[in-house]
Amino acid sequence: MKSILDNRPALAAEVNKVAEVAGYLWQKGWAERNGGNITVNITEHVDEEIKALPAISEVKQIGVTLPNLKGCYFYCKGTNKRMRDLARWPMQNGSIIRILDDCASYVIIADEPVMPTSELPSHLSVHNWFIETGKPYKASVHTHPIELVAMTHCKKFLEKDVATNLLWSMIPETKAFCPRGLGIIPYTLPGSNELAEATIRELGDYDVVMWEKHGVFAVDTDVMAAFDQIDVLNKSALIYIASKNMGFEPDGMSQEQMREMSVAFNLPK
Ligand code: 2HA
Ligand code: ZN
Repeated sequence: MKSILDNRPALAAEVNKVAEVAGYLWQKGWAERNGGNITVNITEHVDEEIKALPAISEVKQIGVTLPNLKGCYFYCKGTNKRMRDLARWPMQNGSIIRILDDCASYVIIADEPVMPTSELPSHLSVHNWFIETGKPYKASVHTHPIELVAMTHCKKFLEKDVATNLLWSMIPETKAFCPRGLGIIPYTLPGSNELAEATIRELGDYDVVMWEKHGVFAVDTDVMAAFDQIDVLNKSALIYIASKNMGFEPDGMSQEQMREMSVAFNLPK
């Protein structure tokens, strides 16, 4: 079957990264059923021929007006689609959309009329905010990492930066590769505008934010980097749990050792 990815290696590489990450999310048990969402701003890979492609869906309303997204293009996971299917067939379980000139509606342009994720308004609001604030970020990933979500069932880990400091202290890499830590958003209805707004507020200080008792929302320059930030945090949660299972509270690296890391790696916090 013909695909928009044919003879477009840069665009195909971006979509293939989404498929690779979707496979990891499934293998890790973080993506049950249709759990999780991925969107990537692919506008930089769009050529004149793509700009001329006709819509293959009706005009759909986003539900919000996002002035910085005029003429932008996104790869979006499809609503109700499974990550494990997307891993093998990214263009049958996701689609490419074009934001129209009113900045409030979109059309699907390829490959098939797969309706984008139910979380599209929140994902697109975040992408709009990246452009508004000049961030180089292009990808957002929402998933349900088991051990990190489990931690949010304990009140002390919901206090500001308690989970961040604990996770950073489990292994030096976590602070190096998730240097802004884990933001926490108190439980809010999935898909709601409140959740989208709270997410954008927390993304001012963190690249990964936790939606209490639900999952994480991570952003970065590409989908692999966003996945890596979640993965290092969850690795720390696993080390914490392994220590607890061995019957002791882990000591964690000292504050001095973590400060030393920040200086050596030139970290922001
Ligand atoms: O779309 O995980 O929170 C599936 C979800 C929504
Ligand atoms: Zn979810």
